Amino acid sequence: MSAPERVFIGLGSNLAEPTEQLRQALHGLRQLPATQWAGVSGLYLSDSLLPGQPRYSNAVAALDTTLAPLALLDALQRIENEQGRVRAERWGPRTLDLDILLFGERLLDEPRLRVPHYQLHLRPFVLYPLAELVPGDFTLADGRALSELLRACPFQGLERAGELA
Ligand code: A4P
Ligand code: MG
Repeated sequence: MSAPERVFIGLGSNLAEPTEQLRQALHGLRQLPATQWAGVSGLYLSDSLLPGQPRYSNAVAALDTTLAPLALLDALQRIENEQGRVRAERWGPRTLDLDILLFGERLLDEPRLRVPHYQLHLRPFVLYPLAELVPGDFTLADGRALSELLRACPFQGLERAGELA
């Protein structure tokens, strides 16, 4: 059997009791096959990147998995669908969005999956929760230092609102 890889999942919701959506999603992540729970960040609240949408709840979870990347993506999309996600418009409001932020040391550029997540460096609601789960000198698989990404992406507008688990 192959060695487990550490993956980081970004969770976001801005509909139908967003924080409860995240809690339910964490329950789903804990049930994934071939996967061990490795922790979750605190809960973060912030305005939507698009104006006129409800505020978001966000968090990042860490898992150790022997699933292949596309098998993990399929499983995450099943959890999104179970929680009533309707893909009406890109970046539209959503009950649950699960993004694969990092997958071990892999660099993936496939039609269905780009890892590291292509907008990770622009999103304080991803970078700050991720920083809770890794050492201070953490470097992404593509060589970028997380400390540098944090420096370039202010905490501004983000509220840490306690623990999810
Ligand atoms: N896909 C490619 N790479 C990945 C990856 N690393 N992880 C593909 C997950 N999926 C990946 O995703 C569309 C397709 O991307 C998937 O079918 C998959 O094959 P989607 O979730 O259906 O579409 P989306 O979420 O509407 O688009 P996108 O670009 O993922 O939007 P984001 O990045 O999720 O942004 N403001 C705050 N404060 N907090 C938020 O969480 N989120 C968004 C949505 C906007 N504003 C926000 C937040
Ligand atoms: Mg998404």
